[in-house]
Amino acid sequence: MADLLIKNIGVLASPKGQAPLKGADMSNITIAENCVIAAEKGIITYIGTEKDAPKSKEVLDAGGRLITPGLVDAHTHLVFGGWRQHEFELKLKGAAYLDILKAGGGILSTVEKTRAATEDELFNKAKDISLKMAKHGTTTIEAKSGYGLNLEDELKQLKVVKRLNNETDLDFVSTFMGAHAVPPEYKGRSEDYIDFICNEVMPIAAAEKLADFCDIFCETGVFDAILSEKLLLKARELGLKLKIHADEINPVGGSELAGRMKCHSAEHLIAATDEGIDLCAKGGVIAVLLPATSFYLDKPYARARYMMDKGIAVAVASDFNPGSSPNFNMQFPMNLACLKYKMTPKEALSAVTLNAAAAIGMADKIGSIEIRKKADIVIWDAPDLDYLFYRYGNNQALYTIKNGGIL
Ligand code: IZC
Ligand code: ZN
Repeated sequence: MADLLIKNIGVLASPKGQAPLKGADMSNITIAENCVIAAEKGIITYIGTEKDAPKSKEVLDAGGRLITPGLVDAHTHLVFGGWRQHEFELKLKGAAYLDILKAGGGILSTVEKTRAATEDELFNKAKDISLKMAKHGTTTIEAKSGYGLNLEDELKQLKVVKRLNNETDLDFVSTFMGAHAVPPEYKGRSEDYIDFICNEVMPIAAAEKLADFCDIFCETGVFDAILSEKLLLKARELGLKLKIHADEINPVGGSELAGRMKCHSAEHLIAATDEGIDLCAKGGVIAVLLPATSFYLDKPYARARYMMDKGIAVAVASDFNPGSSPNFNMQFPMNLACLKYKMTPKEALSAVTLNAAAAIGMADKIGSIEIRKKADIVIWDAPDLDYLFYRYGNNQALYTIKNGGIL
């Protein structure tokens, strides 16, 4: 007896497998028509015709609509205090993202607010936001620390992510990003700060199993490629998987480093060089691209098609954060992936499902609608995949199903 049967599915669109789809393979999307899906104990147990389907306690009628795997948001800075609306006019008048940071604002203004917030306050805010993300089709969320920048407040953020994972229906993957900016206490001493993170913060985060990944902001005026390598080597030694914010604004060697170190993923890559992209391809690095950030910072768009031609597996995520991407609705970066990266709807679907799951080390459990994977499914108010990606600006998620339960 199944727990949930979704019947009257017009179109099921999903990638397949447990490995990221590279380049041209990203368009390998299975399209099935007029099928039903059954789930038991949160896992998909049946995909097929209605007449052969198991009996189920609950039946949901998809009304002939499109279903896809639940969206995987593989890059967010979800846990933070305050917002940054007070910097909006500055930005509109032309202040650059890195100049605002240099003047003590940007990330550092969020650090102040995050340090001042209690764990419960951060938890309640992030929980509220993540439930709204779910209403927009997101079922799994990667969340980074990086607004504490000291031992206590970095651990506070990571504990919030752990609690979100334990206390909500959604899945969360935690990334330690103590090297997100140089805090005021270490102003002008980025090397000392990296030593502090390597010796006094990251070992505790790793020992307490508060993070799966480590990430660093490799950027002009933040951390250079040499310090990034030092930190990532230490992270690897501590058993963390490696991510890197690489070439978001300037090409400072981040993508080259990601490729050489065979990082699990490289994020942004807006300004990545041909050589950096080649090295990422050789190193099997997943590119996590964040088009909503290009939009919001009014920057160029990453060369997704070029990366795909080089055989890279590309994922697309929201980059939800209070500064450069204050939007958690994945449908917006999905539209941009088509309109700006020129991905087809099939490629873009792979980018926000299976490839995004692979980018956070979860492709064996989520990212596709297949027997034995989690029943993480979105029923869209759309008749087919093209329609989902061609419409924009309104929430098209009708039902979000996580572990076989309707959220
Ligand atoms: O709070 O500005 N790029 N980190 C690197 C961010 C954007 C988040 C922020
Ligand atoms: Zn980021």
